[in-house]
Amino acid sequence: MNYRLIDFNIMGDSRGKLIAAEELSEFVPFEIKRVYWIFDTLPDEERGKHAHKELEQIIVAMDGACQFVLDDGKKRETVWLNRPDKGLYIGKNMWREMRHFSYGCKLMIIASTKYDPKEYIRSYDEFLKTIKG
Ligand code: T46
Repeated sequence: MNYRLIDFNIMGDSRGKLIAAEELSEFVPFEIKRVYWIFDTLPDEERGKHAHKELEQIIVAMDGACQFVLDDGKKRETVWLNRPDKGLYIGKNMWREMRHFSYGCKLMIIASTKYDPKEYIRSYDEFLKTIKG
């Protein structure tokens, strides 16, 4: 499975906590080309349901929680994101679905490429064909 959970290094003192993520580091294994964020989410809405041919990403729940379903065509696993000091790295060719958003969940996503809709695989059957072939 081409994903892993990252424990970010927390710098904290009596004023609060701070996390820094630099490109090509232990925590971000790619050059950062884009950052986007998702907010105003709703519990009954699902997102994702696609894979990426090239894109690598790190997703952080800055506030609230949601569940990721991750699928490499052979296995399907679920991961909860619910802390700003945890990142979910998802590599290439991984089907992902996002669900069970808490009200007002805020996700920040660090991405290895600019947005390219042609790079998405939006059909699960096509995803299975791509990874087999
Ligand atoms: C992913 C998960 C975690 C843009 O114009 N630029 C962008 O950089 C992105 C990410 C999206 N968009 C547009 C395309 C759609 O019209 O924003 C709209 C919503 O995007 P989408 O339906 O792809 O959102 P999610 O939450 O299903 O998926 C997004 C990312 O697209 C995807 O790469 O892994 O978040």
